[in-house]
Parts: sequence; structure tokens; C-alpha cells
Amino acid sequence: MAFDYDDNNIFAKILRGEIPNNTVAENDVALAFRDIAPKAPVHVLVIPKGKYVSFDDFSANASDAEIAGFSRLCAEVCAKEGVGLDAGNAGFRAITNAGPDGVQEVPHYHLHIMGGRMMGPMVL
Ligand code: IU
Repeated sequence: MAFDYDDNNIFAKILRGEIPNNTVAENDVALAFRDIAPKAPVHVLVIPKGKYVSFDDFSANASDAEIAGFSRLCAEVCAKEGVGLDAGNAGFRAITNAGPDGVQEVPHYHLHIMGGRMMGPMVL
């Protein structure tokens, strides 16, 4: 199978309640919590509760309800954190790293939502 999920990854442990997290928002299918090493004033990770390794795994294999719920939670985070464009805020950056070339550290799909400062150009 292309996407082998490791039940011992740190975000799986957070989802099982074995490790604490600083929760920002949650629904039936996803959890949003503060990154432990924030790279911006707002740095929230949104993760599905299901066992998906990466963005492409989630996009290919999650149910429509999971995908919709995940997206709605992202919108809730943007609103709560004061970066959502609908409220006239300056915006944010949403990125995901996948696999070795993407320099993905934790093998459970997560979307980084970062803002609160001008993020700068997409340079590496
Ligand atoms: P990446 O996209 O897999 O490269 O990023 C993993 C992120 O998870 C990174 O920003 C870490 O600071 C963050 N993180 C965390 O929030 N809590 C943890 O216990 C660990 C990593 I390990």
C-alpha cells in the first residue's frame, strides 16, 4: 500500500489523548492546535482525525464528509485567529509538506495555517 500509516507518530498520540495539545478548534473529523514551535504569531496545525499520512493520501482516500469537515474547521481557525479575509484581516498562509522532498516531519497529514505577520515570498 502506498500510504503506510504509523500509529506511533506524535499526532496519533495527540489524537488518542496520550500527549497534551493546545487546541484551537475541533469538530467530528478534525482537530486544530497550536504548533509547538510557532514560526509566526499565528501558527496552527489542522489535522484529520482519520489515519492519513499526507495531503495526497487524505485527498484520495478520505470521505466527502471528512474533507468538508476538515475545510470547515480551517475556516473556523482563520476566523478565530483573526486572519480570515472575510473579516477584513490581512490574510494568512496555508501549506502542507508531504514526504521526503516536502520535508514532512510528522507522518500524519497536517495543514499549517500561519499568519499575524507578512509571510514573505515562497522561497526555500
Ligand atoms: P512538517 O510539516 O511535518 O514538517 O511539520 C511538523 C510540525 O509539527 C512542525 O512545525 C513542528 O513544530 C510541529 N510539531 C508540534 O506542533 N508538536 C510536536 O510535538 C512535534 C512537532 I514532534
